[in-house]
Amino acid sequence: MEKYEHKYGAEQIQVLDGLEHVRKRPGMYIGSVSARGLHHLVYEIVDNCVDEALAGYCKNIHVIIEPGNIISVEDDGRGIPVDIHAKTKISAAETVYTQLNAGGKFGGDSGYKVSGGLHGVGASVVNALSNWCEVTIQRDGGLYQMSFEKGKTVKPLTKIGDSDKTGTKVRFLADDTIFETLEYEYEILENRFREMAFLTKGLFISIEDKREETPKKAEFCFEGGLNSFVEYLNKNKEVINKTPIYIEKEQNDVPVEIAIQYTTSYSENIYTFVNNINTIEGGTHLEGFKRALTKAFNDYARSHNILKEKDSNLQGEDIREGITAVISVKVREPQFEGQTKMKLGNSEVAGIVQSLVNEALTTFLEENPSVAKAILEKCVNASRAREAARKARELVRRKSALETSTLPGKLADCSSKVAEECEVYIVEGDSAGGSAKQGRDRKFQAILPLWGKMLNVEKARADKIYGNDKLNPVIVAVGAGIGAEFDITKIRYGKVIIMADADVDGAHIRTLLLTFFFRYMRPLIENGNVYLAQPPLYKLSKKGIKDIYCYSDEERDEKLEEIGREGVNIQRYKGLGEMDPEQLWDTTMNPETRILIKVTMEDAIKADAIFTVLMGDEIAPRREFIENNAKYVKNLDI
Ligand code: 28F
Repeated sequence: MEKYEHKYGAEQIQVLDGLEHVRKRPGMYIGSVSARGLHHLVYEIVDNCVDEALAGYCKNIHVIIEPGNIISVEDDGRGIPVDIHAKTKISAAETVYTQLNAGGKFGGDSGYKVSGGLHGVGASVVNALSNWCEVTIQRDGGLYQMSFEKGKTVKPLTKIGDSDKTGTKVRFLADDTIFETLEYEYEILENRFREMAFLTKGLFISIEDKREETPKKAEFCFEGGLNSFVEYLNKNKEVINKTPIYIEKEQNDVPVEIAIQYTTSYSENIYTFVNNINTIEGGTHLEGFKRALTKAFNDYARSHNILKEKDSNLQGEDIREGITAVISVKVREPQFEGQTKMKLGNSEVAGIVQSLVNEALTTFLEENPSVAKAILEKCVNASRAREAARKARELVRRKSALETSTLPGKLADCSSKVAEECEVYIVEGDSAGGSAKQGRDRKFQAILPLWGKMLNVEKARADKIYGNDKLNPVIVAVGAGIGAEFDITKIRYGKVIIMADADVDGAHIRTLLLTFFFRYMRPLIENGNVYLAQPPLYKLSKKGIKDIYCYSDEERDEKLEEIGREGVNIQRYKGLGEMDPEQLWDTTMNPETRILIKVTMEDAIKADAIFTVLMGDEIAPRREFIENNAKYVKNLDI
């Protein structure tokens, strides 16, 4: 007993148990050990810097991806306290990096209001999941350092010099025995830190990638906060109110920051954040915002005789057509709900946002009559278009009700009617459609071939979408309506799989369909029903062995290494049409062997942004986008 007692006090045992548990169940702390979980490690550390910025001390954050995928994060805050705890004989800093849920994020009100990140699991998780982690602190005139391996202290905090600055610097290498990959994606981090800078007004964040000879670097600092955010989101759109409608207020200990800018487009883009976490599924803050928006605009329309007595109220979707808004709230004890835990559940927040927005909006409209008029004109037009769409829909339904088969002629349906076991392939072009129909398993696989370029969803309104012969088959095949009427329980297939070529046309069709689903069937994406089929890029044939299909250039090279390049014929697939039915089945449709990519909300949002550039009115950004991406496009035919 003596030896044991001497080595491990109660705290140390708790520390070891904690770290062991994190390493055994990493998914419980950072969501997954995929690339997404790897990137969360960086967010966790940067969130500590942002907390220090929110506390009013840190002004600059520098993130570097060093060669070997080592991450370095440095802030110029106060520096984690270095005093030694009387009882545990361990420094506050070492406690923050070894105790689960230690640090300013939890419990005592150490001036840390709210924490961001994946629900703020803290730095100790990052430490536990790293091969090694080194922390350098400048504080109280000294330069201190401590280091860990797999979460265990190997070098307790020691003073290694003097310093007249303050701040904290952390370097770590994620544990390759835990993560599927250690490869960081620069763009993913760049996008997240741009977002963090928008959400934290005036904070400077830089991200640098030093893994290649030509390093990449980006610096973000937005004095305009969310105003800069909506202007960035609308940079390729024509705006109605140049100056965003801006709200920055705190009520019942809940800070609320909102920016609204209307555009002449028809899409609705509202981004919501809680403690800097992107609540993709919305929640009570979004509900409160929508209610206030509808009430404020209808009240204004009635009191200024834009809506006559007999007119019915403008609907929420009419008022939100063309809106770009960002809502950011800070909640001390956030409740996250929904499938991906990205929906805010705190009911009190709805009322807070609703009252703040209603008051600010009413004032704004009164003080800016010309903008109010322009926005309301658009809302009234949207309401008329919706009315027309309803009539068009009724017409289409009545017409189709008269026809025998309400399903589109082009659809080769499957025999099973149990939606969750069925899947529909939306295939680009009739030739691929033909071999897909022959190659498929008709019990549970339906094929819907699409004609070439589809409708430009960006410009059209609901009434054109319904009537349009290109998208109507998709709407009817999925069978759950569109827009506000969309009812996920009515979908006819558990999987909607987009199968298009790997070329420009294929990319265009994918972007169009993703944008369409994102705008008119969003629950289909939220619910994880949308997939991308992954046809092979190459077929390697060599005498004496079975054909080998490769789905990437890397896989091709790997396989060539394995079988030797001698006497190998390499066929590069340009399009699905080049495969005969059984090849298409084997490589792309057979559930045993195919590769399907599940579309996430982030993919859809990205497609939506690309789509706005590609199909919006502004010519310059489209040209810029194509020039920037031309190098990726083998056969640009625009
Ligand atoms: C590169 C990563 O982690 N920065 C941090 C601070 C500052 C304080 C702090 C952090 C209070 C006692 C729990 C300093 N002075 N960058 C970072 N900067 N944590 S993390 O305090 C931690 C809590 O232990 C800090 C006064 N109060 C707080």
